[in-house]
Amino acid sequence: MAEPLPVSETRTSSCPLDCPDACSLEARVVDGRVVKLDGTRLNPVTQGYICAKVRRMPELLYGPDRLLYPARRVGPKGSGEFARISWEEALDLAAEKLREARDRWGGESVLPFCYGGSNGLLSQDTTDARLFHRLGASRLARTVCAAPTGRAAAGLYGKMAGVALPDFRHARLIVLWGVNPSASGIHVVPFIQEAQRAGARLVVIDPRRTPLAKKADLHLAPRPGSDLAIAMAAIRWLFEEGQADLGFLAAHATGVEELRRRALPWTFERAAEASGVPAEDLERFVRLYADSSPALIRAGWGFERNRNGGSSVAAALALPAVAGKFGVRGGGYTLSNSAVWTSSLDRAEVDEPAPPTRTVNMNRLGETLLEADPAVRLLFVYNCNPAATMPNQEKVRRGLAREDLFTVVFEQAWTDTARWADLVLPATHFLEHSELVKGYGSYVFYRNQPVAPPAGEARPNVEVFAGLIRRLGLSRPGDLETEEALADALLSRSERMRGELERDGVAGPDCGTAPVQFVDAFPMTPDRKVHLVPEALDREAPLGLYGFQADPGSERFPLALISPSTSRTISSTLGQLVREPATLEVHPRDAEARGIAGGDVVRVWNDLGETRVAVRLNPDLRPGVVSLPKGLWSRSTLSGTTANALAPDTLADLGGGACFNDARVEIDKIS
Ligand SMILES: Nc1nc2c(c(=O)[nH]1)N[C@H]1C(S)=C(S)[C@@H](COP(=O)(O)OP(=O)(O)OC[C@H]3O[C@@H](n4cnc5c(=O)[nH]c(N)nc54)[C@H](O)[C@@H]3O)O[C@H]1N2
Ligand SMILES: Nc1nc2c(c(=O)[nH]1)N[C@H]1C(S)=C(S)[C@@H](COP(=O)(O)OP(=O)(O)OC[C@H]3O[C@@H](n4cnc5c(=O)[nH]c(N)nc54)[C@H](O)[C@@H]3O)O[C@H]1N2
Ligand SMILES: [Mo]
Repeated sequence: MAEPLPVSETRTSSCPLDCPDACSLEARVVDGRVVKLDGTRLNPVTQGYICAKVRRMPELLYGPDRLLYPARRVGPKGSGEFARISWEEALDLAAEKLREARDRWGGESVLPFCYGGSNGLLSQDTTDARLFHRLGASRLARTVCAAPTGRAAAGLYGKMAGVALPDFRHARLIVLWGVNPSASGIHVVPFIQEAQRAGARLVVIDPRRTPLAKKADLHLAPRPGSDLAIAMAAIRWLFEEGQADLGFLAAHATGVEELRRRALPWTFERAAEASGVPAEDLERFVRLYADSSPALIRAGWGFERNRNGGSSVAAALALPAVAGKFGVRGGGYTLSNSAVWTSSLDRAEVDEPAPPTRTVNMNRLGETLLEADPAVRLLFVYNCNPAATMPNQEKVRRGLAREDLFTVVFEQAWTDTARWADLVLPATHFLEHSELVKGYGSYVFYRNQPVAPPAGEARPNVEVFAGLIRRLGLSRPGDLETEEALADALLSRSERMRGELERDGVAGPDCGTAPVQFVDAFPMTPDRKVHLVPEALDREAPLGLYGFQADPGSERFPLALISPSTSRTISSTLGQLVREPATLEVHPRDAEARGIAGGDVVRVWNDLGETRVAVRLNPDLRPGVVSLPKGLWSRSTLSGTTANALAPDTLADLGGGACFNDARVEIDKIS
């Protein structure tokens, strides 16, 4: 008899991973398994193609690292020895441990730990938040990314909607500041190229000569953490040379005189000394900026990850106001647009007030696990891989190794963190559950349905946390417990968005999908003005807003280690598919000074830890800067440690942000 023909279908979805583009997707599903993933044109930014890494999703879904069943630790902590158990046993155990922690040591002894593994609206801050709130757990400040940028954008503009990515084609000058879209959000690249073909100039500010820096009219390569100097020198020049748009500022801004005063000491010479960028290039940059319209600044996240990060981003964002670059299509700035959805999405039926328990800064996970009082007794990790992604990795690992800590890891994969767990719970992948997905670069919003059944016994976050609430007797009447009910509640107040989703399969924000700043989108500050020196930010920053903190390098550790995103992973997601060992990129001059050649294995070290990797010589780096990819798993290096073993858990000037790029190191040849 002939074999039955395989059932083959095409289903639509969208990508909720932490990337600005939020691609619209099409999945080919054969006999209940995703065999192929590609882009569609539903999102005008996607334009029918997706990145090479997400194309590899089927390998992630059904590969050897997929977590398929609940399991309990049977070997020593961190040994990775586990025994399969049933969901019933797993949920009973998790509930018992949560109850025990709350009753014996108080709710704050429970620490939920999550970040942006999925940017979907259902897998975070729904039933999970309800569980931890009702337990009176410690709260988590989600600061590992975008916290300084978010504080700066909120302080100056109340998070105004930014220039849409397709509108980049209208700009006459594009400034890419601390962002590498060729890796971290590829769909804007064709719009930048289109603008260049039409005569636009391109400026890239980045310590590395990135692919787009090679195509730029001007590349400024600052020492990591010194962008504040560049922006302040530009602001000073605009005011001093009569190029500031005083009319715009009088009508739309506060703090103008104070900003001008703070910029005054920043001559090109002083800024050149602080940033390592020649004074002539600084002047060329600001003249180009002043003379071009529409002029657009695309601010990324690369320049927030240091001690001056918040002030640097704030100063860069002040530029379009000072120079009067708003009000035209393709002029202004683009940052994260995640806040544009809050006006139309109603969270009232999903949220409930958090209890006034202590807040833990996630960048201090190691210290918290080792030193907090009351001690953390139960760590519940989901949507996050802290053993790989948080700073001060050695400290994080020492914390995870504590015998008196019970760690639950709810994951899709056997990550570095899952190996430290006492209990692992298998999570569904976004192609296996329902989700609400919002773009933070492109202006799109989707409602995903699962395209394939879960691999193994994986379950969605919403269901697992709802189940734990019930087991702990914490349910309340009216609790929404399913993805569908939560999605309906979130969309309940926006008839427009519901209608667009039904009709088009995609919805836009209230400001429209191509807002012109100061025409269609205004600051969401109470007075709708730009606040150039907001008081709250000024109080928060250790040296006041726009105060410059010196480079943390020393004679012992002179090299700045940066760890930017690469096209291979999204943070550490997909890290299991990186098969070749990682390499440390070193400028030939720095290598030569240390007797190091390409291919040599080195020890990269400082007082926090060390990593062992081979060297790749790269003349595109600024001398004095070395680079190791973000998001590596321990298996990618010879020492089992990554860039985060060298990254300090010091905090940025605003938002309690991470300072990955303040890592200062030395390198020695081993072999
Ligand atoms: N492929 C891929 N895409 C991603 C991600 C990923 O890991 N992989 N991550 C996603 C996430 S979570 C985020 S937050 C974004 C991040 O994406 P981006 O905003 O592009 O940020 P990074 O990759 O951290 O750094 C961007 C650039 O900043 C430079 N840089 C480092 N320090 C400094 C500095 O002090 N000043 C200046 N001017 N530049 C500096 C780096 O050399 C790098 O080229 O991308 C998202 N998209
Ligand atoms: N050295 C260095 N380190 C960095 C950075 C850097 O620049 N340098 N950048 C930082 C940045 S920008 C960020 S955003 C952070 C991100 O760091 P993390 O928040 O740790 O994000 P990911 O590494 O992507 O890990 C997310 C995990 O969530 C899981 N996951 C995804 N969806 C679900 C789900 O629906 N349910 C459950 N239960 N699990 C799910 C995935 O399998 C994945 O293992 O990393 C930071 N780390
Ligand atoms: Mo991030």
